[in-house]
Amino acid sequence: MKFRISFLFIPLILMIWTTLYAQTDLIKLNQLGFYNKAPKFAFITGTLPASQFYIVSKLGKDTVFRSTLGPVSKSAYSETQTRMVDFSTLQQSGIFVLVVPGIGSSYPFTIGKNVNQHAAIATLKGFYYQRVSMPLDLQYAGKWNRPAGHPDTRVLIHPSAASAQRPAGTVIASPGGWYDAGDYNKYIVNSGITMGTLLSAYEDFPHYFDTLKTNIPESGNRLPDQLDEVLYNLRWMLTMQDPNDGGVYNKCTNAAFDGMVMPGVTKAPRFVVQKGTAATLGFAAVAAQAARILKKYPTELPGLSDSCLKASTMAWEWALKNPNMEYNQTLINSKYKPQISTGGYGDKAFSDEWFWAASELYCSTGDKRYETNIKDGLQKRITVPSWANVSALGWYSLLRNKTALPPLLKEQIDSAGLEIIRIADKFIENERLNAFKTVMGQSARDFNWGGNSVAANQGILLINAYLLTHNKKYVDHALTNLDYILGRNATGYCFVTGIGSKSVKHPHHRQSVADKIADPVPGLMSGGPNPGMQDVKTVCTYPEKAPELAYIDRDCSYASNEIAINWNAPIVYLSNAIEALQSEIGY
Ligand code: 9MR
Ligand code: 9MR
Repeated sequence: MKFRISFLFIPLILMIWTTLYAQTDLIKLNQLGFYNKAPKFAFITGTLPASQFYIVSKLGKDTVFRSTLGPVSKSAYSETQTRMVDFSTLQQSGIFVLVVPGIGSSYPFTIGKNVNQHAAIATLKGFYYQRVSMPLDLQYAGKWNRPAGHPDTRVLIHPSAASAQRPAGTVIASPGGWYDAGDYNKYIVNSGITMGTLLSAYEDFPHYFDTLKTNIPESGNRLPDQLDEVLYNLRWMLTMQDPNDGGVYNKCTNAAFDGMVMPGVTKAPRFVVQKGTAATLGFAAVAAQAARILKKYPTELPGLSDSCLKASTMAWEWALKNPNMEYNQTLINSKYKPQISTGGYGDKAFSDEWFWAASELYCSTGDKRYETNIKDGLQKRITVPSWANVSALGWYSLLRNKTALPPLLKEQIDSAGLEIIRIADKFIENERLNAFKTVMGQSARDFNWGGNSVAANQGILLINAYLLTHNKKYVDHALTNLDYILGRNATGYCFVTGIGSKSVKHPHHRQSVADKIADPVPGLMSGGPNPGMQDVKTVCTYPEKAPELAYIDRDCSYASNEIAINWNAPIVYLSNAIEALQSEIGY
């Protein structure tokens, strides 16, 4: 009898236990955790009845905090309903779970110092895994070690890029750099925004990056690892300039995308294609910014700063002579063979590139000849940057270097700062309209191809507002978007591979698909929800189509689950900036 009773009780106890404590993905939160004195929010999705929540230490199961759930909030970007969990006043360090009776418990998370360090270091290291033309050795790459792919020492001048000195078929060397994304090509336009963002991260937080280690082959040298990584791509970019006229080729590419194979397995010929105004001006901006930053290493990098400035000036001059050279792949394919079907990055509007290049050259030289383009650019509206619109990078650099600049533009640059603060305040104001109380989701348009980079770039704008005002609230709100990327979003995914409890496992990333290793290459940020679903015509079927849910963790989905360097750069900036600022702002 006794036996029978306890036997009957086991399922009951188990049932109570699981409803109380079973891990559920209905609780959305930054899966890494929270700084001791920072705001702490999680969101419950669904319509289950619940009113209380508890924060319980993971080991002792002691309740350290309890309170009530917020009211139901209906999302504007899907049918999702949320209830806010606010435990900001809990400041105790440790590993905890959030328990909502009737719903379950969250993934474990940490409260403490450096909680986002894992994301900060991993996303920077992500660039190392994208390196072209060199082997990734076991001691740096762990189980993702691989032989070198694409040497790019014999690259052909495509007929679209032919010139008198370099006729079609001429062989040039263009080794190194990073693979752009899930594909194996290298695009100057996209390298431009990526490098501008990474160089700005260094320029804004030099002391922090000076000691940050990512375990890369150059870690033993005297440069910070972050700059070593940037240099790997910079040296490639320099090979993309035609030394005869200063023009820069749009990309170094296969004619068609490789299949889902490891880097370098296919031996298809590689080409550089037509020079373009967007590519050349983006190159000019990056080379000018690099020249300024690398100046402090004359012994370690002899002559490099000067060569970068020279390359930048030559590029600028080419652009003056070729102010409207659009990269139009369809047009090129109607004229030349072989046809090129890889990524286009076909920007048609160049005023933002003119402004960005002029700003970087001006910050590095103070030369008056760039002032007209800067004045023009400062009058235009600012938006967070994307590969096709880079003007914000110019604004950020002018503000950062303001005190070293000639006084002529001071007033305009000051009002540019006020404009950034105004946009930051608007972001914060709109946050309350969002069911997850993140800055991400200002409108449905934030969810697009690579929307997670929109979240990261909004965060960077807020960090810039902090750097201008030293008002901590801007970091608090930048943090909402880091939280978004790391799990506080409608999908419940942490969008960076290798991090958190429920992260992206099947990115559209050729190496991750082909390497026979279960875990994807780490530190790469997926593009995220994209209601455009441009890949649906292939084999991908999205379970949800609403803006904030149009995401699928399958490698067929290049429109919602690819990774790309111009998306990784802003998450590097955002996560490292917040780590760098944590003490200063009292987290
Ligand atoms: O793999 C390609 C990816 O890197 C690009 O972002 C995407 C859009 O240009 O294209 C992918 O390649 C697909 C191609 O466009 C259509 N056929 C299927 C290819 C691989 O899934
Ligand atoms: O990020 C790009 C996105 O804005 C475009 O809509 C899309 C289609 O042209 O292309 C994206 O860029 C891809 C590039 O063309 C090729 N490498 C992978 C990039 C990310 O998907």
